[in-house]
Amino acid sequence: MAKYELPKLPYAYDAFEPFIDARTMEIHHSKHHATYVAKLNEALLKEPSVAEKPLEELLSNLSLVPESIRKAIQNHGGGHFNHSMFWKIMGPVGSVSKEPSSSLGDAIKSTFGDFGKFKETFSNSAATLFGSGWTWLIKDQSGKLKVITTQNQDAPLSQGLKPIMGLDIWEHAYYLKYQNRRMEYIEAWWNVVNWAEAEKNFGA
Ligand code: MN3
Repeated sequence: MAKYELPKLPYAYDAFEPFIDARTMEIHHSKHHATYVAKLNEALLKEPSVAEKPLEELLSNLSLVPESIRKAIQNHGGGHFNHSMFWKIMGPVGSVSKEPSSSLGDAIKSTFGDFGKFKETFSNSAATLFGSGWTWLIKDQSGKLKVITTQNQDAPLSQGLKPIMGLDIWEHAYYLKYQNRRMEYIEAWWNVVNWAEAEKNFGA
């Protein structure tokens, strides 16, 4: 039973050049993400009792996942979930708007002051995250926007938070091109954020 599959990307590996290089995209998707999918499936094989439940439900209720596979679901289920979202909230160079409009744009302005301040908060959060993890724009249970970080492949869902968009800060996401220059990767990434998709996540 191979339940989960590596999602096909809706663009070519070189779609984000020069901001994110094609080789990094290829390895990130076809190797790193593929491994999360394989290990998620491997874990679920051991516990058929939860294998039919949606991944979002498992990540939202990790304490209900049998202990024998809980860590695997947190790491590899989280990895699959986070990356599936990451690919969607980016769009090919030239196809995406510079900043969000409509309700997400308004919510960002009222929460952070203006888009520039939001960007600065998010970028600083990503730049200072120690070790491997993600920076996220999330919506909490009261509907309020916040910038948070998670370690490893922990998904915001596991804290009851709804991810709107997020940035992968693992070195595998940028090291080939940027090495230790993480801030350059972060700055470059803003050019490919697909705000239309983030808007969908905000409304959902
Ligand atoms: Mn990654």
